[in-house]
Amino acid sequence: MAKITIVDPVTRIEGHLKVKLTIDAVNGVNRITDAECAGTQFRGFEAILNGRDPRDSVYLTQRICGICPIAHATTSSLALEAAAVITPPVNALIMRNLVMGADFIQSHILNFYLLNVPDYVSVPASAPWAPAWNADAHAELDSVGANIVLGIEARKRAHEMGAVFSGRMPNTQSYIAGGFTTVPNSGLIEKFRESLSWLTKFIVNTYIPDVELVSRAYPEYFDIGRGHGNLLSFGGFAQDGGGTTRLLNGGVVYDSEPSLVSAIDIESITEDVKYSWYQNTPPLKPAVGITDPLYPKEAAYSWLKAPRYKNLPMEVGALARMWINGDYRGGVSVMNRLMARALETLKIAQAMDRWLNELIVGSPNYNSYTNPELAVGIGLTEAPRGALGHWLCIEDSNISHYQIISPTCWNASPMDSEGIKGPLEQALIGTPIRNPGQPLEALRVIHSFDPCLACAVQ
Ligand code: NFE
Repeated sequence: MAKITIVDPVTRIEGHLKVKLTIDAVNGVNRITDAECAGTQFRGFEAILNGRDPRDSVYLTQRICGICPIAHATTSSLALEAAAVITPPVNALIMRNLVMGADFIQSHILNFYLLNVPDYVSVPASAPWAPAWNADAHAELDSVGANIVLGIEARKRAHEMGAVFSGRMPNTQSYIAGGFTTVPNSGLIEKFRESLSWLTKFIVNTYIPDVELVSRAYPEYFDIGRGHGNLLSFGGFAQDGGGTTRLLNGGVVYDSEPSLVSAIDIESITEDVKYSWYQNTPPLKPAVGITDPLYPKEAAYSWLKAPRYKNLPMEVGALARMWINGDYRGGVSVMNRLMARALETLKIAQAMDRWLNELIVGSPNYNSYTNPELAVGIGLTEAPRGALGHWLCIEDSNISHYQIISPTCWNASPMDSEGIKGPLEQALIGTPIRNPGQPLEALRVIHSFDPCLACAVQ
């Protein structure tokens, strides 16, 4: 007899997520047979931006989220620069990459030590750990649990490192259409390098080995939480003004041919709202997207829209990036997501060391930006959780249209008009559950995606 379990709110994520799980016996094993993911809070940022000076978007969109404000600042700056047809000097791009890199490092470390590790290790029987669901914790992972405190220290150092150039983390004034406001000098560069060196040692000596320990203790999670297997990345960390050279290349991989990476066609992105609390429209491209709330609405169950690429759901994030760039192709599952994220953290830290050497003290870091009277611009990059896009229209020198598709909107999207589930919903289906009243295994699947519902609803 099928049992429905609702987890609301899902904790150890960012933002507000509810999951409804149908659990039933399949060949004598309790498994999730259906899953619905619901974003339970409406934000309204796209509406707030309408009518404002376009330059405000760099600062207002950072307030969408305290974990990835740098990604929103970058994407918004890129959209403004595309609209004004300018590019920033290379020095500014490097400084943006260094601050974004710091944000990736803090976010990935946060995801593993604070959001995922408590799903696998014994935690103290006291607040804030208790009360907790009863985990099948493995004693050999006690050292990983003990490293949670070191993970907090590492995350703090990553934030401090970013603030060397950005002034503060999170939420910075240093990003500006046309460039970057901080002027680098040798003192700041060395201060940044000192933290980067400490963090690189932490990633190599602690973070990656800890992920390997967890993956060896729970090998079954290389087969759990697969999803659709379609992967998408816009690419990120531009190393030249035109964005043709990037540390992370973009692309699309279809489950049907996982070794083939296709170029992205941005015009093939649409958002479906059949099961979302918005006025019904056909699937719309974000350049003409509409965010018109309608609650309640028959059959709808989420504030997230359902982004699709060529009508298909796409998983985004570190695993998609590492797969598309040929750096990690171990599979698509819970453990593969954790592994790819840790290995990507090292890849980015090593690139940051090179970028520090490429900063030229005294070289310009701003090219003049003026609001165009009438223009459109698209900003596309990678946030820690995956592909992030801002679509902007300017009329009479003010914002007339702003649409955002964030990584978690792709991953935690609801079903679309074709009845196809979002990637996280699909990944939950099939997961074995020992105790339907405490579906800890479902939490492991959810946490492997690192969802941020604050970013996912605009
Ligand atoms: Ni709120 Fe974000 C990242 C963005 S996720 S954390 O990473 O954009 O949807």
